Amino acid sequence: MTEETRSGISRRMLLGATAGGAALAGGLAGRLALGTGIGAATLATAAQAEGATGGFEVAPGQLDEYYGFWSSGQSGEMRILGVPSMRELMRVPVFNRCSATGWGQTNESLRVHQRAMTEHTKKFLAANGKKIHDQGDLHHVHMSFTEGKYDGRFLFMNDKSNTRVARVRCDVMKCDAILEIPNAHAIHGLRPQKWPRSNYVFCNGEDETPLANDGATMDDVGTYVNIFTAVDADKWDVAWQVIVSGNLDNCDADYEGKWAFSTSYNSEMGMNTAQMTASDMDHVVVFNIAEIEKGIKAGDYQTLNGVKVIDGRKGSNKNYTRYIPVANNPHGCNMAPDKVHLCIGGKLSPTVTVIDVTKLDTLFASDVDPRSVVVAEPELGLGPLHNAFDGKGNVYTSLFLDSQVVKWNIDLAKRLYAGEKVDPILDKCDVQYQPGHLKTSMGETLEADGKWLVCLCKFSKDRFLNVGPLKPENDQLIDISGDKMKVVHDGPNFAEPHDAIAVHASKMTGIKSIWDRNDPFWAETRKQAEADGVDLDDEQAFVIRDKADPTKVRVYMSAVAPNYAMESFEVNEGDEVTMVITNLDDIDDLTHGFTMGGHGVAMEIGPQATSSVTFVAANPGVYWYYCQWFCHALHMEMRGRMFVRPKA
Ligand code: RUQ
Ligand code: CUA
Ligand code: CA
Repeated sequence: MTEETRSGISRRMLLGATAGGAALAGGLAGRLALGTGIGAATLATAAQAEGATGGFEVAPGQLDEYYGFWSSGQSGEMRILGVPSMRELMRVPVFNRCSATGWGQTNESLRVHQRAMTEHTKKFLAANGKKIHDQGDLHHVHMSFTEGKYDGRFLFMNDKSNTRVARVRCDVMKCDAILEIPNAHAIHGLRPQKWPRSNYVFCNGEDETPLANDGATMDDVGTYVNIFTAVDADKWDVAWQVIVSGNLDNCDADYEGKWAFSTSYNSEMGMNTAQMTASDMDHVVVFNIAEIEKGIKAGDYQTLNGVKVIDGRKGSNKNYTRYIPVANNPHGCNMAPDKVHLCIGGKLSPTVTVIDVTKLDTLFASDVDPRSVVVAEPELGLGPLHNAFDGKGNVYTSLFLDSQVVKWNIDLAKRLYAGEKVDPILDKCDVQYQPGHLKTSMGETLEADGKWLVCLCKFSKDRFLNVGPLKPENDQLIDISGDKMKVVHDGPNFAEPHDAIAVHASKMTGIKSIWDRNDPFWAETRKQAEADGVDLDDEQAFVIRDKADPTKVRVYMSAVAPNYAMESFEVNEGDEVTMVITNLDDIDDLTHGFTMGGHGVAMEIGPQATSSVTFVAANPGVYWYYCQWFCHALHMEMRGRMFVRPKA
């Protein structure tokens, strides 16, 4: 990446040129340029890094080899880290409210939120005086696939707390679609289809409720169900749903586009811990995608809240689903890049159950014992949760209770299961502490490269300076390129990354530095501007009063560093004011902001972007607005006044 931009002007050149006159400004510009002068940075390959620093560090000015896309758990955002440096590069707000970017407040982000809300949620929000749920619990981030490989188009993620899924566009790294899923409750496991491409995103409903959740009963648990959802990844709408027996925890899909799999820890349909752990066995549900599509086509469904729902419970049509018994309360569900082996973390059982997915056709075609698809079940240690792969036939399993990662070999585990006296365990590595998910570089794709493992630990205890009762998590980087695993880095992280993926930088060639003026993100805003006779691509300084409702005012203002096109404007007390700001700078890394003092209003406006925000000017007086994104030596001076005239 170089400093040059589309227009051939760098931010450093701009700072030097436009600040030219003032000595003060020149000095500031010099210092400012420090942060952007990395024009000669090169991609740090593992080998380069090794030569320079002994294995894992990425030197200043060097770029990481992988993009790490991290969930943030209860923080509700997606994060981008560099791997192997573990430097945090960006936070992408999704379900949360972001003070910096205005996400959850700008009209563009509200439209993303409001596009697919259920009537239920609309009623709730109205009753609580809110526009959106600005809180989320984001566990799983996964990239879209084409033929088993990351294709750099989208990232998909779940919100367990409000039963939503979201999509982030990789070209601009902004959330462009949120979908609340009807009928289901608490979307937990989420995975895109891997083959032929991610036409579907599969979503697990974790919490059980009555199918028609209308308040008729709490105690009649027999009416409770759980729902598996296939989301159309292009339209970002529900394609179909399946009612299942038991609940759903984590899920994955195969590499042939035939199956989806979900673990269930509550086959008992228990309502408390004792009941949920009562059985010896729970199960993995296998969804037969083609048969379900056939069933939908044939009309074998009921319509619930506008969605086609198929019955895939035990004892119903056996073409749609099969239930494979596994030890009680399984958790992780990970498809190996060898296209054959599905690995299920035992959690309460010290085992990982390995299912051979090539045997599933026989299982669906006949009434063989569903356990006949199990080809290995090695005992690995206490609390096996999730599995990661190196593409060489080995699995890395997190052991929550042992605070270890165990490396084991699928082939050896199969031979052991077949009766041979072999030990499938190749290595164990202490981590600090209580690991949950763990991720290998490219490990969830056909291009698993076996270089790095990131282990996301739930506790950090003594690993960092004490910062109070709430401690950071500890994401540990492990070198897996040799026979033995080696922890090489501790990465403190805030509440509470569940999951992550590491995507090679070569997959991310579509990332833009400057927005397209015609981006669909503000298409609605553009339509309104056109109706108002405003050209958003030209300099704008307009205050337009709505003809139909004269209490509504739209203020169109362009921004070119270091000025807004208007140094002041006037509205009336009680007006509903919509600020539409367009950044006409065409320069890499030249983001402006807009903050209206005293109004709780602030937003980001990227180069060539349009952003808008609406508020009511409730109090007469003078209010300064300012650019809160450091953009220029005269950035402090980039401000102006709104005058709110008192009611006559
Ligand atoms: S699963 S508790 Cu990713 Cu281990 Cu959410
Ligand atoms: Cu524009 Cu700071
Ligand atoms: Ca159970």
